[in-house]
Amino acid sequence: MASEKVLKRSDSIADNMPDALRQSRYHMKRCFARFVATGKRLMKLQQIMEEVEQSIEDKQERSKVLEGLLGYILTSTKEAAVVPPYVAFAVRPNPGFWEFVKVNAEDLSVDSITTSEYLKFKEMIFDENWANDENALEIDFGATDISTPRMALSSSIGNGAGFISRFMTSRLHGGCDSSKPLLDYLQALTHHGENLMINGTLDTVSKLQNSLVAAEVYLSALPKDTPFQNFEQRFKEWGFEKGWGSTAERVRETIRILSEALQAPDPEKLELLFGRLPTIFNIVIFSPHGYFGQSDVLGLPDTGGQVVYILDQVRALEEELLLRIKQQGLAVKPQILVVTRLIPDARGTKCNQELEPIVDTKHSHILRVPFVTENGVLRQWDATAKILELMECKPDLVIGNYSDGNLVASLMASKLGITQGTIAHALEKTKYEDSDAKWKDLDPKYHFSCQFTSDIISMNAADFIITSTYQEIAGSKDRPGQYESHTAFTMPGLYRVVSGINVFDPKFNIAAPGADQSVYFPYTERQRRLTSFSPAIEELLYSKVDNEEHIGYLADKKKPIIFSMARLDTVKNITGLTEWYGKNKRLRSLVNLVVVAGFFDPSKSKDREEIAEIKKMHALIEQYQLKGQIRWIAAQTDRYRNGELYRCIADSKGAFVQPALYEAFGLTVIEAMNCGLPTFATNQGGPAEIIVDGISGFHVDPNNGDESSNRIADFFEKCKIDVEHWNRMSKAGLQRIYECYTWKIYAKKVLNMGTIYGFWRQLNKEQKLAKQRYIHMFYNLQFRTLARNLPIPSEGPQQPTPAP
Ligand code: UDP
Ligand code: LCN
Repeated sequence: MASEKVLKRSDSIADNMPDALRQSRYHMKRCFARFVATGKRLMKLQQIMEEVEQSIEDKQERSKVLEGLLGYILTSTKEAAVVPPYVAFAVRPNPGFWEFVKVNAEDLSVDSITTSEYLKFKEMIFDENWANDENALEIDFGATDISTPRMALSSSIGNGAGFISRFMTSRLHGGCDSSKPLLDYLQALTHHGENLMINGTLDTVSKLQNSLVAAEVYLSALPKDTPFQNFEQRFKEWGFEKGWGSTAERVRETIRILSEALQAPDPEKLELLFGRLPTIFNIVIFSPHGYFGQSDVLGLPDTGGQVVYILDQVRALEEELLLRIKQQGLAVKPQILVVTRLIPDARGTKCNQELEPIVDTKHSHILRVPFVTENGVLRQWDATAKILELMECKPDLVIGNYSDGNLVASLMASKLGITQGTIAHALEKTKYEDSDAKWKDLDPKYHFSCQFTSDIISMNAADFIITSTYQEIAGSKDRPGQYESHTAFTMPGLYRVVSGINVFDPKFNIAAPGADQSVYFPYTERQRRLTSFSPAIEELLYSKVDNEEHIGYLADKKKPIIFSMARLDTVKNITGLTEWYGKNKRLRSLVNLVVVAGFFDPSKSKDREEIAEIKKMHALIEQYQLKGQIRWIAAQTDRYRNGELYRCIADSKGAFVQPALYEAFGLTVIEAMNCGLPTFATNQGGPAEIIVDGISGFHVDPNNGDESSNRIADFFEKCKIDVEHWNRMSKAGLQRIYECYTWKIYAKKVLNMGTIYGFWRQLNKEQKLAKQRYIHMFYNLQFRTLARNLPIPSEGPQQPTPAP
């Protein structure tokens, strides 16, 4: 097998490739001659393999060549830029690791080339003048990253906070002087001008240590549940303020953790300490994208999981903040503000309301700031003043969402000097092949020049990046990650990025979202079931009429249902699922198909992609004569009813299918699994990580419909023979959720990140500042010009701007 010939880390491809080529010189000469025969072009792996197949016709000979190192190099190649007589390879032997080499097709000589040289090869294909322009703008964020530590292993990617804790441990080691930054950090902790934890009298580490010893002795004599107030005065005499804990026991624990961290820091102690410090009370979350509202918004343009994610995130963060504040013994009111755009023409939603309390929270609000005023489109938008007015103080943490929100978050965080996290949900760059090199063609529709520029600015500005899965950062063995695709890329005519982001940067963290468990709970919890929805759901699934809400019907009510729910975007592939079902007689005989997606009248849509999908759905129902076996339900907006819908599908002993061509994370997968519904989900993107194939659900390959529909049919056949099989999968899905995908786990992780990276940005101040200066220049010279030139959209059918 080719994959067994893995190079050692120390081996470079440039060093090993000449030998490998020599060993198969005859075949390789032919092969490279084919590569260059048609002139300049960009080849992807599949094309490379096709050419190899054509050049080495004999199957045995071919596998012999491919079994060796050469096969390994070729299969690890992500793309090759052909500029005769050279073929420049971008090889990715492992997630995050790239090497560039050029091979001369005439004499098969191999040279290692730099990232910049590789990108120039690529540019030769798209814009030769630019490639040869010595003054072409090159962006190198790595150049300002001199002292930032880097992780070394692909497997460490995504655990940035853990790595930073270890790194900080070594910085804090070595006595009082080394621990001073921690003391400074504690001294700076305040709330509304009031000191927390320690006051100015403890101005040296040894003074702090002495006070800690005295306090611990004192506390050991007190009953565990003594409230902090009872010894607050005494504590002040030692230089301590509020925030240590609510009871003597909790305070003593915190004191011990800090003492140990000062004496001999270790990463676990440090993380424990940071989880307890009163550092975060006020959070601003930016989410200008789409229609941000609490009801009736899902399915509106650009409005999907991001809104669900943020509302659930706010609830989870507030709950965790309230718990922590209580444990800290404080009486502080936390505030979370979701800042979005105010949409005057709100289509019956509340998106035209300025301030709206968030349901199921005590202190959180949505703040909507207008983009359009009576005087036209607001070109400059500064929400900072409004936020400061509402919060009556600076926020402690700013979190951005998606390209637009992240950019605003970066600007505000830099202006106010506060810790910033970013979330992408989905980065657009990987959604379209060669979206960077072909940016000029795509720009009129998608404005990628602007979007990629803002993405790269906020990735670099952020103190930490929250991702939902590993693959979002660094992909898989075969597929580069969404962030990884920003490591090096080029937009000929605009700029060339030789170092955009480094996936080994410890700012990357995985904190996967969950699903609201008060809405999405197992179908087996009978007493909690929302039976008031039963008649409506019965009608929704089984009535025989076509109306505004549903078309098609299910003739055989006894069959299990395979179910899917998504926006009717091409990438969601609901039409693909319908076709798999239509084609597979065995599957059709075993189950019915129900999909919730978009709506039925193409003339009502403004989105070209959606219009095409609606038409395709109708055509497929016709072509495969699906009436009687399919129910197509229009987009649903009531999440409580949706929760019950998933459970009713589980009652039918059915399954959820998420067939997307690519899915960044996939909240519906989590929702279905929370309801105990066995789930089949795409192997392209996040769901491949959520589900352990064959254990907690199944993967399906959206590019191989027959295989996928047969997998689903096999499952239902097996369930017929072994009734327990369905129950086992249902339970295993739930177990996976409880272990890895809950909002509680998420909230703890994110708040800890806020504190850890807050301290880290202080330790790393000079480095941070240098980078900020570079970003500032890039923003002013590049981004603002691009943004200024954006056309203002007019009415009429819109190009899709896929919801993240
Ligand atoms: N959703 C919904 N009604 C619909 C389609 C989707 O309520 O008609 C919800 C779904 O339950 C989920 C979210 O919208 O909470 C979609 O999130 P996902 O991550 O699956 O995809 P996205 O739309 O964000 O790409
Ligand atoms: C955007 C997407 O495309 C989905 O894959 C995610 O689940 C959703 O946002 C929430 O992060």
